[in-house]
Amino acid sequence: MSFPNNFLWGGATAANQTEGAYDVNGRGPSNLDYMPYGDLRFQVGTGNLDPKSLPEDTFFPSRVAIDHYHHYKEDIALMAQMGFKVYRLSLSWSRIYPKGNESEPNPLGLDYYLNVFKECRKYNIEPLVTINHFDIPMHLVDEYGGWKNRQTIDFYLKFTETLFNHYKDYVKYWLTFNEINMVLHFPFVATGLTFKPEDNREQITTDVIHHQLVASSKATQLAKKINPDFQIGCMLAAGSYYAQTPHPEDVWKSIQDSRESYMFSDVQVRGSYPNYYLKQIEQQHLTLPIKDGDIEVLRDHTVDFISFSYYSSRVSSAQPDAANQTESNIFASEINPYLETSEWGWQIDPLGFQITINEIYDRYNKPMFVVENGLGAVDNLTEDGEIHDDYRIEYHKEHIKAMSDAITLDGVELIGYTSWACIDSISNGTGEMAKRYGFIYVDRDNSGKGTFRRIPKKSFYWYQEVIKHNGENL
Ligand code: BGP
Repeated sequence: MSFPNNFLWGGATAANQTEGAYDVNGRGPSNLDYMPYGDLRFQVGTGNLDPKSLPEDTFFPSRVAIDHYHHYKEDIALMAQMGFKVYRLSLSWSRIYPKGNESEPNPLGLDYYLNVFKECRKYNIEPLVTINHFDIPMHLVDEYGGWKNRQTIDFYLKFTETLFNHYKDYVKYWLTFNEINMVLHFPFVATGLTFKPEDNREQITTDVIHHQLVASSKATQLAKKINPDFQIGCMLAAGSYYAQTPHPEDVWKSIQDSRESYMFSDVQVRGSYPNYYLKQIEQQHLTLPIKDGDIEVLRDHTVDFISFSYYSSRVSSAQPDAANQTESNIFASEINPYLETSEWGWQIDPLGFQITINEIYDRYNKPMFVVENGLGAVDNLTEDGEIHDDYRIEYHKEHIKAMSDAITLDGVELIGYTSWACIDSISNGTGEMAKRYGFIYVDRDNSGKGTFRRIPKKSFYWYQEVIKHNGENL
């Protein structure tokens, strides 16, 4: 027996990648409604492009997505059919506070998620809520500068307080921010951060990071006040770094690259900025925007568990070679010649998953929740209406085996596993529909055509069996 009896098997989604209905029932615009589809995506927020100058149809994928907003009952029924114990979803901030700074929430937004949670509970599915999965009301970005501005901590806390009070009988597990370290790699998407050409980007990024870390700790404090049984987690885009060679400089670079991500969880789990980060800030002539009480808040309100996404390991080199590089989940890596890659060049490394799980557990000794792991691929619908996604089955099988080994051979504590994304949705990195992760196919293509029909893939029935046997039948 490897997986505990109460292991939370399930799947994950995010509001802006699934819901659509971007202007329905009072929802306000968010940063992600201004993410264009295609190559322009990486230009937004850099100071070179004002997304509002682009034509409306550039934004259709995430504004319409898979219309989960109107299909949530059908989608949750399918998740229940797979045997899900948990459904990880995020709540659109601008659905509840359309501008972000209102004194009262939008009741229609609140009702929507209440209905979603009731639907989950109907099937005994535990909701796992990402409070903030990359989105921020556009009004807060335009009028306040978003997370650059310390005031955004208060807007976020008002939003979280509303959620904690309103949903306390339905939700126990909360994640304060999705992939909090993504701000370093994809700033506009991850936080709504925009730069002007003359900006000191490093200082602004340092401010944003501090504001989010303080917001996360304050939300944890608030959560425990409202319901001491709430379980609060941090969420990291994880993946171990290997040194490209045994050259000490490569090894040192791999440690430095790891620290770039672990800095965030070091604060959220251990309660203070690590020395290596403080020294780095000093050497770069940056300042941490610490205000009275921040140190205590970070120290006193650490998280209960650690959640993370894992898609790939990464390779570090002291002499990076652009011609020998690839990208996985926006993180650059040297190419690892021992690994296969996905159609998007993401390196596939199940043993790296076991390594990553161990690395995190060795570092923190806390319960862990794998909240994203999956394979983005082009799926073909056959004439008889089926999707034979054996490659996806293979990917999940090997990664679930790695988790099983980490539990049985290494003794790590894992609470659950939510595959990304359990239903096809819009890719975060590319804005495409064609990059599919789901066990459930959605009839919708890159040009916005399709019926939104849901079709279980072969992997749907495979995952159903995995859950039924609690991962013992791999
Ligand atoms: C993570 C995000 C998800 C999801 C996933 C897959 O960074 O938390 O929102 O999108 O990556 O990435 P992509 O959609 O780029 O394939």
